[in-house]
Amino acid sequence: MSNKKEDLSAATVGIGRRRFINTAALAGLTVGVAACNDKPAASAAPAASAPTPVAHAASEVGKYEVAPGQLDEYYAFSSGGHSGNVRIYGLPSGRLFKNIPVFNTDCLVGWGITNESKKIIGTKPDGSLKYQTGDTHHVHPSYKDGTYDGRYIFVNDKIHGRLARIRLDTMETDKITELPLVQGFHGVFPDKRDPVDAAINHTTRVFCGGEFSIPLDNNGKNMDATADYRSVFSCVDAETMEVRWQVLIDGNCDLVATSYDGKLACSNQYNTENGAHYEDMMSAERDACIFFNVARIEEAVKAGKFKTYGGSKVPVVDGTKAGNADPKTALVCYVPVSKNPHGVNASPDGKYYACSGKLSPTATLIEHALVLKWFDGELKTERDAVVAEPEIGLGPLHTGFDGRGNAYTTLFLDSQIVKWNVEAAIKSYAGDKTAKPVVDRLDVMYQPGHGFTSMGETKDADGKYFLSDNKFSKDRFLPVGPLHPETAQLIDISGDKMKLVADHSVWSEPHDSIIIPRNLIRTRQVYDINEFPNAVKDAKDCRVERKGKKVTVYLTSQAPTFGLREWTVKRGDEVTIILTNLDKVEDLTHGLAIPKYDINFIVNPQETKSVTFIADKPGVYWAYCTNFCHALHLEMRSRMLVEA
Ligand code: CUK
Ligand code: CUA
Ligand code: CA
Repeated sequence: MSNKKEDLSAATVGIGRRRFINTAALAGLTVGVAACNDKPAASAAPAASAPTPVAHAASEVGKYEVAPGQLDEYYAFSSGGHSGNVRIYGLPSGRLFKNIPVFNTDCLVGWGITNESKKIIGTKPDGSLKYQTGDTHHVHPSYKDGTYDGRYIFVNDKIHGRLARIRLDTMETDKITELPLVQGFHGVFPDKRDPVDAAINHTTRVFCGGEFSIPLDNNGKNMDATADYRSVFSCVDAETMEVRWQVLIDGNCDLVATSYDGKLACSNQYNTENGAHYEDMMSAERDACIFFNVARIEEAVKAGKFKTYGGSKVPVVDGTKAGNADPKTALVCYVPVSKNPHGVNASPDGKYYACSGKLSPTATLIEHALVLKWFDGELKTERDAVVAEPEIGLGPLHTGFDGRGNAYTTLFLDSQIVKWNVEAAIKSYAGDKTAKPVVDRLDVMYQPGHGFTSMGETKDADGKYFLSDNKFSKDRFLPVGPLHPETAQLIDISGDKMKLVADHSVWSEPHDSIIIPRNLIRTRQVYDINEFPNAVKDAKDCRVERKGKKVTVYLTSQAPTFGLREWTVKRGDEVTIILTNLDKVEDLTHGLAIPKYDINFIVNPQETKSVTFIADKPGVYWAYCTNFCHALHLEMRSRMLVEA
């Protein structure tokens, strides 16, 4: 086998793509590169194609392995990007446990096939799914007292502007809300306590950043008036999942972060220019991080100071610069930050927000207390809320914190993680020449997007692990055709030096993830049959009921049989099958698949699901169990007889 040839071509392809990416992004870097004296100039060149050897003793590797029969220390919940789902895997092992279908369809679970899931996803008047696609980027759990309460996970759908909620007890999607006036819903973050009533010490609101500006009345008129396109920032009620209010802003929103006192939410803005083309979007020297004063916004809504747009009933308050000139009454504050920022993250001590430059080799550090001072009219300019702007390397994107005063930022162009000290960065910004913010660098393979620390978005950041979700894996895994897997690289950050300890392959394409210790998650193993109003509670209740052309089949499953050996319907009937799994044993899931009728879903112990379809094909159809449940699993079938 000609290894040499293969390696060469792989290297060429790899370098070509890296060079393309670097060249494209560097077009906007000119001044920034020269100013970055912290990094040798060579860093802008493509990295060598050979993987950087990882130096650690073989004995140490075992430390991060999870032996057979042992459990992982952490759960990782990861967005699936344009797969439209959320994944759960274990850390440090990287073992994949589950794909949670959210905005996508999934024939294992029957997501998008059962009536219950279709209702959550949303349907057109004819009963078909309104959307079949999704693009999940950011997963964030609900909070209590500044840390995760294990109730929910919220995740965005960038493509159709939807917010989904996943129940953590069953790890299934339970609600989806479509935001009005939004295309490109990118950043999402729950509040960490109620902004108005400090006694309500848990998540009550979820904040959503609209990335793409669109005409507010998007009706096909004035489509070329791009300067009039607008973005909105939305607040969704965490319990009802209804949209409470929106803020019309200048520029766009991107990622979202929230304060630990509940008072502020913020979003980095890379398109303060409100440009419609990329060169317009990178024409300003600085962009902004916009802060939302939640209590003031809600007072304005209460006082009726809002408008509505485009047929939506959601109140929209004015968050433009022109409408918020006086800090003392302003609803928003635009803090200037490095060019085209990507990502904003709150430090676990609640004091700072780090906004990465992307097209500037710097991160901008904003102090929470100073933003509040600006809202009190006690700060001269918005920029005075900035307390540091360390030069950290090329293409900084996302930052995680270790709870010991250090920040870890992914450098997309440099293919590195840079560790920098927050206090040193503040001192250096204040003029202390001896202060050296950057304390360590580690090569990752390759081009990291999101990076996050264990519990790093909570006050309980434990400083153990950093996971680097890299956009390219190139030569790290066995080739699987043109679409490569991506790499999630696990880094031990407990010491002074970062240590790369594992490469986990991941399926396209995780953006953000979070790492939660296993003790914070409590799942249920069996449903309560009474949760389902349509449950068929006894095998004896199985029957076929007809009302005109509408036929309902009441069915149960109990290993290794279905409650009916056969059922008969007529051609043209609208058939609804309601299936309850009567088994009470943990892990005893059954499935129901009907050939040629495109029906396939599972029912977990004591769960009920239903499907509706038109019996348009006469004949015999074996309805069978798909989920291996019993020695007689293959024999677990019934006949659907469709009379001509
Ligand atoms: S974005 Cu993808 S790497 Cu959607 Cu959080 Cu930064
Ligand atoms: Cu029931 Cu397999
Ligand atoms: Ca810009």
